[in-house]
Amino acid sequence: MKKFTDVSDIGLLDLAVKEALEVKNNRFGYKGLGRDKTLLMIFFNNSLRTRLSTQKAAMNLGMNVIVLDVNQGAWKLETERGVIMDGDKSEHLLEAIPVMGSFCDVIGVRSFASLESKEDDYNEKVLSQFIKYSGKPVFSMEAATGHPLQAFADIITIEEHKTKARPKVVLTWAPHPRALPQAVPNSFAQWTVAAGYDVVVANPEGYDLDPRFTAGATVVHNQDEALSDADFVYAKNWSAYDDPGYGKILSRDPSWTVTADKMALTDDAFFMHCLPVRRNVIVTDDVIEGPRSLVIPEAANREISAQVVLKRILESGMP
Ligand code: AN0
Ligand code: CP
Repeated sequence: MKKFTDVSDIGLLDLAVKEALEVKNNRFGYKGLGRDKTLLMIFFNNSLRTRLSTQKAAMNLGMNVIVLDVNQGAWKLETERGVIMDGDKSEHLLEAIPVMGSFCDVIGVRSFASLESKEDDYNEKVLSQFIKYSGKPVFSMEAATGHPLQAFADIITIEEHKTKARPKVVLTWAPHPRALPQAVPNSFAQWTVAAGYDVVVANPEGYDLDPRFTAGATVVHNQDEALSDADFVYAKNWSAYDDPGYGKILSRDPSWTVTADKMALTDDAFFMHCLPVRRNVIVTDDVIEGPRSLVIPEAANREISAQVVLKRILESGMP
């Protein structure tokens, strides 16, 4: 595997899940693979889980790890070519990326959507430059349009808990005070369809996701209807995708918060969220603390999804 940014990079999902479960039972069985190899993790945005789980996965494989928070101590980076750099940005991405590449063997990048230019975001303007100019295998630690390490961990978690061959999986929008990217729901919809589940996406009017990511899922605008007979409920906020509202908050409707009453409409569904989550905005305390909540094992599986991805990159040999 030379890059990991999309579901298509992982190949057959059932094989990837099998490998994940094997790795989970034998985390330290591949310690020789990463010997004298260095992972560089570049964060343009905050993180708790991705930072810890990916670093842990790399250590399980015997790798060295360097973490750079671009906004804390590095030079401010210009991303536009052709700009006269007489403002506050001291360095251009076009130099910074190959320099970063020279100090490592694998690069992980976290770079959220700007939510200002849909074209730049959906062309993955930052991530694609890392792929083009670093000379090293690059993987997404959540970029503008996707969060594949999260979706892979979500699939592993569903596979561990499902009791039907084809569970009904509902991705529901929920309110949030700040505008958030579409990356997590895009990847979740795409990966769960690829896994062969019965996928329903529920969101208010105006919040439909890019149909390239929801292809194969049923999109509805009535949350109660979607929740009926659900086996898994995955809550997430996202900002609008459709123009003219791209990146905007169109609704804060509290009737979309996932409550115990909402969960009672399901077939005793499990509750999932990628975290971080705002309690009593996205989901109530009783649901997230309840016996059907998977948020903690789901987060723990981030170590496993990251380890499979790094393992495959290391196994494929590097430039
Ligand atoms: C981010 C998002 O919604 O994409 C990261 C989630 C993993 N969430 C926040 O910024 C709160
Ligand atoms: N789920 C997730 O990616 O969390 P962090 O933003 O804390 O890394």
